[in-house]
Amino acid sequence: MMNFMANFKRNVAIAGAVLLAGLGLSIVAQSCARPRGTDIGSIARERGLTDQDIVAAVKTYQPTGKYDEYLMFASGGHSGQVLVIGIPSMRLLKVIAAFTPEPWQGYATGADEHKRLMQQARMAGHDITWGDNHHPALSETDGEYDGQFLFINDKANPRIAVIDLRDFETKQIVTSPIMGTNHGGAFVTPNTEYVIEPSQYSVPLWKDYADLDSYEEDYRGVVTFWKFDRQRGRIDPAQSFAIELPPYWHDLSDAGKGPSFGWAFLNSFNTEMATGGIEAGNPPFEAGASRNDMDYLHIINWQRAAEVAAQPGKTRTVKGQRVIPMDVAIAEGLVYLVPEPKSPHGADVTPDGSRIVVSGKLDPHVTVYSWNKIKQAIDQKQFAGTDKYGIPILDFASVIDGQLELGLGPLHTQFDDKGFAYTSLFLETKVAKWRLQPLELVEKIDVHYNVGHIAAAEGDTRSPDGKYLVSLNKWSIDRFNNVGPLLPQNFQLIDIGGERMQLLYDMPIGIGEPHYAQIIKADKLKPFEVYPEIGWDPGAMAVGRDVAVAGRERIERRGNEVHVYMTAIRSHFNPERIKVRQGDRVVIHITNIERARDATHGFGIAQYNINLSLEPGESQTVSFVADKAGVFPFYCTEFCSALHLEMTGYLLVEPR
Ligand code: CUK
Ligand code: CUA
Repeated sequence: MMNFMANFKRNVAIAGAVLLAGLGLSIVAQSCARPRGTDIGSIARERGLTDQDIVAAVKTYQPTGKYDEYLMFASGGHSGQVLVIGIPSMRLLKVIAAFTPEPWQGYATGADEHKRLMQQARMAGHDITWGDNHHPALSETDGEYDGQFLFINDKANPRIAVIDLRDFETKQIVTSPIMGTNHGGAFVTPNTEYVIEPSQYSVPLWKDYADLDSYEEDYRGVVTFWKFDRQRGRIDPAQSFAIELPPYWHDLSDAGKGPSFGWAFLNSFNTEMATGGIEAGNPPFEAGASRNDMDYLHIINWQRAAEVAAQPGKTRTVKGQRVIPMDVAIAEGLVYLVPEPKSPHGADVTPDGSRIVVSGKLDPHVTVYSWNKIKQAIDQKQFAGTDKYGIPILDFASVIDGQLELGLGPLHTQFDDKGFAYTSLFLETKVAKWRLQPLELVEKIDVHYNVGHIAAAEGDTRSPDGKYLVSLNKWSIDRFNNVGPLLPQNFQLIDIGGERMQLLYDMPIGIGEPHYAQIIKADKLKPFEVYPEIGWDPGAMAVGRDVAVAGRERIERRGNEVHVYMTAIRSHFNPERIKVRQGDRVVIHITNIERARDATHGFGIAQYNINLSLEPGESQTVSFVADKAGVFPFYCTEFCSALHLEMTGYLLVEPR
């Protein structure tokens, strides 16, 4: 005990000295008669901090005005949003609205641009006001994050959102007309040629409805390759295609790179093709879908598939989506299977593209496949057989590099710059660090609790940075103050730069259940500080055509339409009085004519369910029918200036 205290004091003193030296301060030798809590040692003692804690604090603390080295884009789970978090400080910098309305950004809370977006995002005739985001994917150039775009999937309603990282706003939502749900995407190919979206729970493909009795005949999996038009910053559905797959449930995917460029790898489970029915005495899905010891890793030649999809007669169009039927895919050599154990979840391609790491939730090993061996087997047509649908199956033993026992419930794998891999162990609630060559377990660290994904700095690129790993934990249990039975998730920052992993920081996430995240070097991002020109339409990413201009503010009546050309600047709107007749259609074109950074104005109209956010230079149009007579104040919803409260006006709707 004495020893521990002595050690503790010494280490605290060292850490304190390091901290002060780092800050450029000198330590003046002093007696111990300092006031309470002014030196690091006594503060640490008072707060019960260990020397490890102090080191962690020093590694993560960012003084005001200091920027983080990395930004993490984390899926927001069922918030339908994307979280932007600074690393190593773990400060939340932004919540990007993607699939759900978000009033602060004025996202889908009034502007016509977002009404169009939400219209595109409808499915099955429904407005969809939630999303279940799992996998964000940063755009890549030559296998490196380029900081231009971010894609995110909605598992629940099979959709992909496109976010432009010039302004961190969602520009497009594409819906998949042929999937029930998706899951394994979004992942991009190394030059963002395609955004990959595999389905998860299979549904009938060639017909609208089929009973579960005909599951094996009528239900199908699909993988969609969404063509990305980088110039336009949009997915081009007309240039996109899908491949018909067996009705297995497809899971995580990753794109090949380097030697495996042009190929994609998709996990699957429920190759048993169980259809559930616990209520009828059938095995429940959880048993029926995990009977087999092996499922199938799908190996897909997307580069060749794109050529095939462009040939006449090779595709069928279903609900507007071009699909390569399974028989064509087999005949053209687009799809192969290889067994993978057991209830697989993660599939991750190594940075050099030479290996694919797969983990099965019910197998304590990771399995490392060799791309060389896979390619050789495909080229030499060495198959162990075919599945029920005629897809060639490669021989498991002859295409793996090896297997390594890591622990219970391995899920997802990330890589660093030193040849190490990191795999989350859900059941063991640890992260395992292991060596790829030779296969060897190096170390495990406890996380709290039940880790799903992990994300490493630049982890999905050709050249990961190492340094940091974030463990995205599903349960937090006792880590934070009790806030009732619905608990936050817990992001834990881990230092992987040293010999041993060190847990640095806990960040509770009280919004949705994040799944995956990607971490990009902050200096790769070049977002606008203000919109480039006044009158900027963020939808078109150009100056808008019919926008309000300073000096030409006005109200124009065109029949029963009233067009308002309004500007916003500290601290007034112009015009301030809008008088219309009940039943008129009101179209307000509003431009924030500020050039100062952070001089954002809001525009909220009472009781009309409208709020816009207008960043400097931005122009938006909001149109609505003034169906309710009365007097409705509108005001700026951002505290922009000392006279912000005066930045207001009246919408007067005369009764008919
Ligand atoms: S999944 Cu959530 S922990 Cu959707 Cu990538 Cu594995
Ligand atoms: Cu503008 Cu407050």
